[in-house]
Amino acid sequence: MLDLSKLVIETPSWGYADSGTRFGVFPQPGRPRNTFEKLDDAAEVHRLTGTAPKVALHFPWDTVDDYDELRAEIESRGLQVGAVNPNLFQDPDYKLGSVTHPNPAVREKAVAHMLECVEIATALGASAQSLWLADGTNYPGQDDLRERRRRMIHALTQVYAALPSEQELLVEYKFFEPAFYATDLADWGSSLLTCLKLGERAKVLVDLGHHAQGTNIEQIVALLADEGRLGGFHFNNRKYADDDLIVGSVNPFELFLIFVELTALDELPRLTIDQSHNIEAKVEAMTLSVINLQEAYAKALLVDRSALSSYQRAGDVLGGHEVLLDAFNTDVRPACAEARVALGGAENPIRALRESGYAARMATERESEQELTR
Ligand code: AFD
Ligand code: MN
Ligand code: MN
Repeated sequence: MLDLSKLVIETPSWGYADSGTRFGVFPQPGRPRNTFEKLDDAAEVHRLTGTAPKVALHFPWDTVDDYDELRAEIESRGLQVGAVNPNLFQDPDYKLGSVTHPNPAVREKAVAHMLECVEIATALGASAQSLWLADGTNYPGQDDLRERRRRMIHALTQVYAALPSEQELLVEYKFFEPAFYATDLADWGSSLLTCLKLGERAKVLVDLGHHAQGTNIEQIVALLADEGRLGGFHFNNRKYADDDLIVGSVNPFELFLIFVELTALDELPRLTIDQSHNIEAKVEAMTLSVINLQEAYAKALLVDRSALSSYQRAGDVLGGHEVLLDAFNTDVRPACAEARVALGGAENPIRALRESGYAARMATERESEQELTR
């Protein structure tokens, strides 16, 4: 019987809150008004799917007065804390960059925020800082590209030195932001080189939406895994840019091929969803995301590895290819349903969610206009 218990998925607290495009936010009825209500939504996704027991947090969006209370609230819902995500991209001071900024006072502000997040992670029992920099320049000549890299490495070295031994530093990269001429952490190479400068607990975080069109992501995954520097994922999908759509909704074969690489490893890396569902119902979209990850993982486990390696050794091109197609084209929905039930989840999570009336109940209970601190 398929065993999904090793598939430990983190859903993002920020994925439950209202979101939108850079032109506006589309408020949804029943959206969480605070971090504790985000935890309720995360717990509902785990109740339905059986494999989403962790919740990644983002600060200051998830700031509370008492982190011991927050840890207790997380655990009382049958959840555990996932990675802690600092925010170095919304403060106006970061207009010209955070740790790459030409003004040392801004760099120091960014380091102080990351050190605060290290403290929060320690209080919550989190094992990773997951860092994304929206740092870049908009014009040639705006800043010295090498000096920016040196500033970043100097700042991150200070943070890395403060990391307790049980925490990793995950360094995420992203191809571009709108208006950018140059992104300071633009690709897996710039992230890996940064990690190599910091130390062995610094690893690369692969966000599926952060690559140029046509990039072979599963090959990047294989290379980073081979180097012991694959820190984990931010799962989503996209058609064109960093769309944060439901993982597996646009390119399920790519997701399957990523899991073909992952299931060849001794253990799965951190598996975090990073999606903001702007027009679709959030808890349902997050549930479907977890189901898509379960199915990609289940299909990857079906790959006949001995047949695959013998075709590969023999140079039988289509023989090897067809081994993967056989697994990918297998309907794993019944096996996943059975495996979810074995973990206490629902046979059909989407149907169970719709029949539970959870969304309508939240829309009633959370109808106050109290704005969410985000
Ligand atoms: C945005 C960024 C990046 C980051 C996430 C959470 O593109 O993916 O990981 O926000 O901070 O999606
Ligand atoms: Mn991300
Ligand atoms: Mn992103």
